[in-house]
Amino acid sequence: MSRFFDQLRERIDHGERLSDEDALALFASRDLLAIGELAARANRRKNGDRVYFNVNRHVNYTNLCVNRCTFCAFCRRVEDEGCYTLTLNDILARANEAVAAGATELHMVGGLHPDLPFDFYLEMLATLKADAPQLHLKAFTAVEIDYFARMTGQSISSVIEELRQAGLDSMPGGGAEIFAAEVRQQICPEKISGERWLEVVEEIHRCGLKTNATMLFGHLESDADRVDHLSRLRALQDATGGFQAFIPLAFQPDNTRVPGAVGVGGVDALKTLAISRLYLDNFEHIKAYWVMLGLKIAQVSLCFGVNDLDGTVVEEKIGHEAGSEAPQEMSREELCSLIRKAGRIPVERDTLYREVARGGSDA
Ligand code: V47
Repeated sequence: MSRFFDQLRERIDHGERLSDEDALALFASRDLLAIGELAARANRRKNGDRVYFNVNRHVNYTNLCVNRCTFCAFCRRVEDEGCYTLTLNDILARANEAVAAGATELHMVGGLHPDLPFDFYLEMLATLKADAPQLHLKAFTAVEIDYFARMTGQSISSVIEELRQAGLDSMPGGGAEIFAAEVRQQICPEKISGERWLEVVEEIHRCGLKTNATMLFGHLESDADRVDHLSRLRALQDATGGFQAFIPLAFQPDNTRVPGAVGVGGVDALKTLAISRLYLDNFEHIKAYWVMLGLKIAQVSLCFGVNDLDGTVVEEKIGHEAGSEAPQEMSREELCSLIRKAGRIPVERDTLYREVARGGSDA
């Protein structure tokens, strides 16, 4: 192993943080296995052999969106074929199916609908909470929260307070894309800026809600843009401690309008996950979202610093409309088997990473 990796390993063992230059050097390195070994070591220290997953269900309540992000194959305008908005009854039916399947979490995000009022979202949460109190409601992103605040003229904190009272429990990490302004301008010109995403998430954390964080990679961004993204997330996590997991999302290019994008190869995906594990020393969990990575890369990533495989998902539109070849759904048993065959211990968690005990279960 080269001197660079020996020195880095020693520095990490002494609790030193990776600098931006270290992360850039790792992205430039072709020694994938050396990077993976360091990341696996860092993860083992935090999580041992345990790999988390949950039993959840995704619900995308609408694909109507006022924004036109070039990376997105999911969103539609009212005049477009295939646009939809679920009714409260549709959403409740999905929640009831989730309960019957033993889910602990509903993951709900959608487009920025041109005219659904804020009350629709409050009613959706309140109805779900009353009907299925056992489900943790993980919904919306900083992008939607900013939209609701502008729509109602309220502050971020009062929007959060109302959503919370209606039943919101935590939030996923979407909408972060890539913070670097020049690339962001090309892939999502109408979306809130990277700075605003970070500001809104800081406020959400200060209100006491946990969120995740994502990074969309493999489109137009450079290695330096990725490191910049990680650096801003690490700084915010130092300030609030409100992030649970980091999820690098591998870009799916079909039906999108990003010029020249061909998708993410396995080496790049594994390298990005491993470097994320090493750089984000203040994040407990690095999640491989199998929908965007494919099952095989997601499994191999467990040897590259990853300790969470997300959930059963059940109905996925955002990645599949953009060409994901992963299945729509994974059963609890399939996730356990994937983890076990990687030589690791499957642990079912709830959204807040508490272990879920199931009588007679195999995990
Ligand atoms: O914000 C959109 C991304 C995100 C594409 O927090 C795409 O637990 C790849 O955030 N190719 C939504 N990605 C999904 C998301 C998520 C998923 C799973 C778990 C969690 C969590 C969060 O999907 C969007 C955007 O960044 N996305 N289009 C695409 N073509």
